[in-house]
Amino acid sequence: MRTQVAIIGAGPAGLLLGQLLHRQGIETVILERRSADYVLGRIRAGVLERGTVELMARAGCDQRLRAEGLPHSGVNLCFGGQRHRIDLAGLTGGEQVTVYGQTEVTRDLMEARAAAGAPTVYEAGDVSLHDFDGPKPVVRYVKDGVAQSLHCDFIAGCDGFHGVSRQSVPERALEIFERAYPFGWLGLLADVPPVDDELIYVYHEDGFALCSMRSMTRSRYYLQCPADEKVGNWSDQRFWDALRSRLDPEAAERLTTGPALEKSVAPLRSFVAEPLRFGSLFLAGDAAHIVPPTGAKGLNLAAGDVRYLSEALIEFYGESSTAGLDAYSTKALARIWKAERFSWWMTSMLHHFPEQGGFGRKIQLAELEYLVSSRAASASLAENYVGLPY
Ligand code: FAS
Ligand code: PHB
Repeated sequence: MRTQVAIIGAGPAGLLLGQLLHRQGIETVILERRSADYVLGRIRAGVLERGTVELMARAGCDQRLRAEGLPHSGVNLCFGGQRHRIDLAGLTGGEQVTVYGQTEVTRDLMEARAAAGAPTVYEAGDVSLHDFDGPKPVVRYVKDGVAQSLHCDFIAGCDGFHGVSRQSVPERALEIFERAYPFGWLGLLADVPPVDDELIYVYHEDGFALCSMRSMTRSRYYLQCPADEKVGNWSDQRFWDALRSRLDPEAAERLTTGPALEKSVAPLRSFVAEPLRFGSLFLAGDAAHIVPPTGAKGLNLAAGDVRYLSEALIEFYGESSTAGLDAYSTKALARIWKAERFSWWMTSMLHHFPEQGGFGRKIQLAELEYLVSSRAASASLAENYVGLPY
């Protein structure tokens, strides 16, 4: 089998790249380890930057997003029992974010790819990457017990943090930067109306909480929990009681509870692998970097990588130029590190760090007080939250 670009992974990064290239007549094959249903069953991100919405439009996949996505022009910080609104639009000349679940982004991209007849091999086993240090890379995999070889010009490693792509790179060729946090997020999804029209990020001595949503009838909530927490330790009631205790009185009063559709624990880490290119192999999305979800950057960063990589590949096939491909790693990493900084800063400010002591908590409260009382500080949060310009 032969194609122009072999894409490993049918998450948002792989599917978006495939769609953007397909629309320019560039052949791709996506190899995905799991089934389509399994991929759609993962509950993850919920907030899209304008740049990500624009990329979905470029991919011809923004119809449902425009119809069902919820534009948000503000976000709330809650601490000391008081809520403070950050006027995202007012502080950024009208920029907004759109609340639209990653599951829906993935579904829209999957449906577009199927409608275009572009090949995706689901449940592709034992994927391995070969000869990507030269111009004739090969991807090998097993499908229905039969070994296959996919010859291509380029490999896009979009297979996430635990994928095979980054792990195929010789260790001496990679530099890893990472920080693990001493806590995780316990997430709950429920068909109940959100506690507020906008998101609420909560700093509380018992731990961080986040009130988000997927629609005006489906809510997504998170609680800071120990990194090794077991979901089984949390009944729905225990979750709702803990969330209510961390909210300001008005929100606590208004909170609507109901049975969990999904509950899961996600570890938090900051991680970047450099560089992002190895001959004809390019890393994009979680395969290259991880951010703690506090800044709502994970999915948006993946989209940013795909924007740069798709433009570079389109330039190569259209103009026989390698300028974009040669610049990809440096260009993408410049944006990645700014999002890593913002995500680390939001996480450091809003979470309870057991070992930080009284001084650390005072600094966090001073940071929050400064943030909500200084236009300059609020504007800095706002321009990062809506997404820095490409
Ligand atoms: P993904 O991990 O989404 O997709 C990679 C794909 O590659 C998967 O489908 C996987 O099955 C496949 N794959 C892996 N190994 C393979 C192999 N060997 N062969 C073939 N296929 C292989 N971001 C936010 O902004 N907000 C959040 O609230 C948030 N919550 C998250 C919660 C969890 C539990 C996790 C893990 C991440 C969360 N993220 C969040 C980040 C997340 O949204 C990612 O940024 C986003 O999924 C990145 O997309 P991809 O790079 O496509 O990686
Ligand atoms: C979500 O809705 O899942 C969500 C929103 C904002 C975040 C993290 C997660 O920062």
